[in-house]
Amino acid sequence: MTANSPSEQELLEMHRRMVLTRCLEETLGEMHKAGRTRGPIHRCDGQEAVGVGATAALAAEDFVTTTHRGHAVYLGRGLDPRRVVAEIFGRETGYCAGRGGHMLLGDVETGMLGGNAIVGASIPAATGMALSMQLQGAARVALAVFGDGAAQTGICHESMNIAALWRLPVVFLLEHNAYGLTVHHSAQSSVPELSARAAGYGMPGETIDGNDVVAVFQAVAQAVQRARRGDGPSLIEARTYRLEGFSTSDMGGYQPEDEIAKWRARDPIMLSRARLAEALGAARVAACEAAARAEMDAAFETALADPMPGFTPHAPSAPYSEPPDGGGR
Ligand SMILES: Cc1ncc(C[n+]2csc(CCOP(=O)(O)OP(=O)(O)O)c2C)c(N)n1
Ligand SMILES: [Mg+2]
Repeated sequence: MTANSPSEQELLEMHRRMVLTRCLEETLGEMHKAGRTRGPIHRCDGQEAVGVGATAALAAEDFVTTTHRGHAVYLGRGLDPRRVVAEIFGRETGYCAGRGGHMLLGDVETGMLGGNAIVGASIPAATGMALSMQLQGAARVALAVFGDGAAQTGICHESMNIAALWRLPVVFLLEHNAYGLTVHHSAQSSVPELSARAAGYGMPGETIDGNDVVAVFQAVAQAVQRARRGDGPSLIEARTYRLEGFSTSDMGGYQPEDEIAKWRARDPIMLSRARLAEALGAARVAACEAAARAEMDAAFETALADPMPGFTPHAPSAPYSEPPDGGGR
């Protein structure tokens, strides 16, 4: 036990949220095959421990930004599954009234500052919020979740540099799933361990097992405490794997079968289930999973029956005419 060990109740709740996420992803996959989704959906099967473990380590008043693959962060942060599904399917009852969709879901109430379709943009968004909190003297932390591809962008460097220089209360959580689109990380990065870069900014950095929800929780909890104390940012590289390809539009073929099999054998939900079954008994864990699955099924049923956003046509704008003075030009 360390100071940051989650309680049994917290462990069970993290497990529940991982199962909720997996159920969301699997149902979305089935609906895509049935032609019932629109646009690509970026599933996070196999990565649930990162988003769920990290958000569990935040306080209610903290903030989080995420990527185009943010479902585990949304559900980990405790967002209502029905409103998440409604947003994905463009319903009026969704978190952004159906205008954001699965990549751009945000919710001010819970400090969910949004997913982001621009690779790397979740990093400065959280850094900016951390600056805002520092200027206001508030002990509130911002967590930036971003991918290994995003770690190669210029804005990542700029954000980390200024965050370390100004000791901003931000936690950089690099969700390393081995690929950026179809490109293996070895073809993207000059160093195999991205946490090594932290030293160059003068902040602590570590690489952890991103499939172990407890390891993620503990690492993020420690970094959050550091940020809240005013000691500045940290970089956590959580190693995980994308089991279902880049998106529902992915043609596949570039992830070696033995690599997929190796990671499937370390499925984060399987690992968490085994740990919990030992502590609480298999029956209690199975009941928790069944309840989570039923909750997500009900979320789909209700959300899909929800209305699409209403369309209010704007009044036609007046035809453009030059101002009498030529507009000062
Ligand atoms: C600025 C920008 N460049 C390129 C893209 C196209 N794109 C979308 S996702 C992606 C790869 C992202 O890889 P990574 O950060 O590792 O996230 P992952 O998909 O693995 O979760 C790219 C290049 C984009 N959306 N935004
Ligand atoms: Mg990646």
